[in-house]
Amino acid sequence: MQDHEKYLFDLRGYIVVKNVLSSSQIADLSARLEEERKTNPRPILGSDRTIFRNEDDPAWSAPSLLEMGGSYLELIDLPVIKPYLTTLLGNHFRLDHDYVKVDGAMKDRTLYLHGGGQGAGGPKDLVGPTDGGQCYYRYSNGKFYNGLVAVAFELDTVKPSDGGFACVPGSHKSNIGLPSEWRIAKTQAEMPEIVERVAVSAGDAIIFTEACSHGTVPWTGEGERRTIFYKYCPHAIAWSPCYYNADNYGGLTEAQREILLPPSAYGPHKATRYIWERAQAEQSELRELRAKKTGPDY
Ligand SMILES: O=C(O)CCC(=O)C(=O)O
Repeated sequence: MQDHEKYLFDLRGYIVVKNVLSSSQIADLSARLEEERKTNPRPILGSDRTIFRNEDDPAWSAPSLLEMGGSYLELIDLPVIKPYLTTLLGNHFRLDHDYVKVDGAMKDRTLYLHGGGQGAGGPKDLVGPTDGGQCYYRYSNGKFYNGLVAVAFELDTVKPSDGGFACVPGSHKSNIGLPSEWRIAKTQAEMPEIVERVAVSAGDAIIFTEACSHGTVPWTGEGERRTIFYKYCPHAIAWSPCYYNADNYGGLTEAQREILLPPSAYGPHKATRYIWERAQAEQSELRELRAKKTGPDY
């Protein structure tokens, strides 16, 4: 991460990194997504990992974009993005959740600014119904500290008037929560002036701290905006109650498996790995038993 990017991230709470996806990666991500959309037309795919697909799914099996394979697996630790994550989160960060959102497929979408300010969160904020504070941002002793960092990979070019990502730059450092009258706007015309729209080209990534008040501008563009969100946090933190099970996705590298580990202050320590490998083994045993089990009890 270059010095001017560190400056801008600290100042505004987000940066745009140009051309992080190659044209073949954009094509692969799009093709896999469009294939999925043929049978699953929801405007949000993947999940924040708080829901199961089926009620009897085993734990750690919430829907994820990683199931689409190919470039979706590469995005876990894309070489051009990884240095930003280590700078903003430390060496041991984890992928917490992922989803893709299609603006244009969602009708009458309202801008709902969420996050923002030291101590944001709480039951009335989208960022999680606990006591708040999980959206922290701090810079001290030459280091960044972030509770959650989002990487938004853009598959389509978005002009500012179309819609797309917007935020209140600098709000990640505010000591006062966003005034409630600025939180919601049903149309672009209703949006308060302090909200900045961020234009992108296909292949760019917006990296933002969830501590910055942000949201989606009501869409007026002609086509669609398909954005893939991968959200990372320091190893000791979890936002989602459902962790990844790396065994569910084929062909991962060791480094990627580490990024999918469940949370603990130990990070990818051998004790953590041992406990987790046991949990994974127990889960596959459970699956086998369930597969064998027949009859009225099941
Ligand atoms: O549409 C966007 O880029 C904003 C997404 C958002 O609000 C979020 O990821 O929490």
